[in-house]
Amino acid sequence: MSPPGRQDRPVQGVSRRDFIAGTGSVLGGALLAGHATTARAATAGEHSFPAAAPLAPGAHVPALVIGTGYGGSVAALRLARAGVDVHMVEMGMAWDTPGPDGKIFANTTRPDHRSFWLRTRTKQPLSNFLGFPLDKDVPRYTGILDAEEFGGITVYQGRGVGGGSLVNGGMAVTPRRENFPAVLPTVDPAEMYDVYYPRANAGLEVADVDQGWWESAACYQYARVGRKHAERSGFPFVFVPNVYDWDYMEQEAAGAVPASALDGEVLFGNNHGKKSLQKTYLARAVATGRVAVSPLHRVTSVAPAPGGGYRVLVERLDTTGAVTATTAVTADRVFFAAGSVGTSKLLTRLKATGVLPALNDETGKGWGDNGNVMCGRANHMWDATGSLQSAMPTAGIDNWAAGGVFAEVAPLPTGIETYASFYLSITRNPHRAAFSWNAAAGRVDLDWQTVWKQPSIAAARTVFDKINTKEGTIYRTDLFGSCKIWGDHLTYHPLGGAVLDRATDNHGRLHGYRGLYVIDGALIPGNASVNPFVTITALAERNIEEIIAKDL
Ligand code: FAE
Repeated sequence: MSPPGRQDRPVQGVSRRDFIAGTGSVLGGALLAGHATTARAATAGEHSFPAAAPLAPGAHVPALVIGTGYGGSVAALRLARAGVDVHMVEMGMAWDTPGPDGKIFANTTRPDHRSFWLRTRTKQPLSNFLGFPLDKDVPRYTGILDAEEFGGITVYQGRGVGGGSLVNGGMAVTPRRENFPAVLPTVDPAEMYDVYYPRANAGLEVADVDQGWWESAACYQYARVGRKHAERSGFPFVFVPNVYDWDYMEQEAAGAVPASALDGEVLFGNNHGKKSLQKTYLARAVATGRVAVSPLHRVTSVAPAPGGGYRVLVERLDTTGAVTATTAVTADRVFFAAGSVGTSKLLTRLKATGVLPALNDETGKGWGDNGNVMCGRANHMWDATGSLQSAMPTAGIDNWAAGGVFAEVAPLPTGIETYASFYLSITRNPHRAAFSWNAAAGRVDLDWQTVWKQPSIAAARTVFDKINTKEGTIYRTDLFGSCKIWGDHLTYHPLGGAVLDRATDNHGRLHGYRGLYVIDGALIPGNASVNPFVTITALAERNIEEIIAKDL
């Protein structure tokens, strides 16, 4: 079985000289306005993203991008290369400065103040181990992972320059072409598979693991056990590409460089080998000299401006989350790239409160969880999964065609032998939720119901019940509580809320307002059939090309 979305070795990233040129331009502006923090390369020498740029009150920007995740980064790069000056506004931190331990990012197994967005207690996706709760108190801080709680679901999202690319597992999966019509029904598959998926994969520097190395690497024993169990039950096993620097990982395994993926670094950031957007799209965008980035700035309003364009209100935050200033700027065009939840919440509130009343009734609708559900299996003693586990997944069980399940063979990088196989399943789940404005509470609600995970659990069971029967094994019941099998309270993959060709036209232009665009995961109607960031990136590449050609 050929894997979905396999790619060749990566394309070359931005050159150091290009990068320094871009950094200088942004920094120059920052220093003039007296707001700059010092640009610095991290101790790792790899997170050399430039310092914050100011957003001066009353400033006028040709293109303002809300958010610095996948959609926002693609928009910024392509607009800048088309000659448009871009200002990116990001509510999270820059993540360019080492903490007290000399590292920028906290370790997955040792969460601290850097780990969570404005919480005083951690909210770990795997809440328990051997039945014992893992959560602990932490100082409230603008940390990297947001566990945003709605009524029926906790939505995990990255916060900072790079958005979800900072915290995700790097699994870079192109959906099988036969599944694409259900993912984005109004998009021509030919243009996506001939042009935009290849462009996105190249831009993200997606690459395959060397399978020869993988076969004997201790850190992928868990994945080989996952393959054995899948294949013995007749399920298709696939290798999955990633954005991790495989050469770096091989050196980690050899002990030649600081351990990163092999030290479990993923959920709260990765200090070395992962090519987050800061190293790919964003680095290239900044290298144009036309892109400025303001971290710890949160957009709260986008309203038509009297003289044309849009008046954008931006709050400046400190690291406790307190608002230290509010700035109004104007923009000719605004790109909503705040992620599925961020964009949907903004648009829902702005429509309901009469700021953007002409947005249509599809605003806030069509939101899905990509069918995410997690589970663990308890293996026999002879199927050890290894005390050393790479935090970057490389493998999946692709039973989408037969059962609507694509299961990531996920790591459990605890540093000890757990005899556990762990999976994040993406399933075909028909339920879609809607965001609504709760005027009394002054917040946006989401009407997802916990029971809506049942189709996902049923789908996942078709795979893991069979594997358990074949192997004579059982589910782990100690990872999500005590005596609880399914991680059904969360999603890592929020999608939809401003769906393509419904809330927007077929290229992300919001109905009702010229110059307002959605360009992130909010466009995808709830399910991508695989992990979503390659599809978000490819769709953004498609849409921005059309917007640049026709609107600018
Ligand atoms: P996103 O990357 O979320 O960026 C939105 C940005 O906007 C964020 O930086 C926000 O802080 C910022 N923002 C929000 N509101 C505002 C505002 N009002 N003002 C200013 N800034 C704002 O959006 N996907 C995969 O394909 N493979 C994986 O292996 C994978 N693993 C994951 C693991 C975890 C733990 C998580 C949480 C996600 C994972 N994902 C994975 C999902 C993936 O990261 C996600 O789909 C994308 O990051 C979404 O991209 P967007 O551009 O839509």
